[in-house]
Amino acid sequence: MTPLGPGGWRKSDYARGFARGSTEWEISITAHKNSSKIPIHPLRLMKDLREVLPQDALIVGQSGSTQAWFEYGFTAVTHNLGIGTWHPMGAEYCETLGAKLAMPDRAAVCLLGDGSMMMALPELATAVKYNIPAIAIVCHNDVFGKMHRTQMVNYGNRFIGTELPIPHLANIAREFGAHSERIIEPDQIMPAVRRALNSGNPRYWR
Ligand SMILES: Cc1ncc(C[n+]2csc(CCOP(=O)(O)OP(=O)(O)O)c2C)c(N)n1
Ligand SMILES: [Mg+2]
Repeated sequence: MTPLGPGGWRKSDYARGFARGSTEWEISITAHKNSSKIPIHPLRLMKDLREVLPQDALIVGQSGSTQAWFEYGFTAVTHNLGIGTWHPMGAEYCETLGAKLAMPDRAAVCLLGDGSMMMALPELATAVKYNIPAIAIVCHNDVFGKMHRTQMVNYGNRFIGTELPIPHLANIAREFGAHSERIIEPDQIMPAVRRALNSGNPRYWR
């Protein structure tokens, strides 16, 4: 084998193939990032969030397909919280409240699925009672998306335990006393996030 020398790995076939694949991937997702379709494409959500959130926002992720889209489509510029695939559902929103208390000068944003939020609903009372202005962005798809897809691909659409009767979460948040907005159209994303960032109130929306 010929030594590649310092930094020489960049010229290796592997590195070149990786760079090519990365460029092709970026091109393939561009249309989704600019999509104006309803329901909102997760990559459009990630693009708009990148634009509207402060660079140093603390973003807490989850373990489902929402997290996967975040990892594909959100360009991180600072350290984000969350451990990805093995994250215990229901912990994300609680972690976000803790992050906001620890670093009150930074925006704390929880990006999670509806199944995960259902496991943490009582903590909306905590946020309201102690006035913790963390933001939760809930992707409402009425399924445990990650497992639902596995059942679709590997078990021929034989779904067991992945279809969820999720209620109107924004209304529920309002009942707790939190401000909330239901986002249906992509163009609603950025104005709603700006309002949430400026409100100083615990926010919660789908
Ligand atoms: C307490 C707990 N139970 C089960 C899992 C396994 N699990 C990981 S993601 C997921 C589904 C997540 O659904 P949702 O929050 O709606 O996100 P989506 O995949 O739809 O984006 C499940 C059941 C887990 N991580 N934690
Ligand atoms: Mg879901």
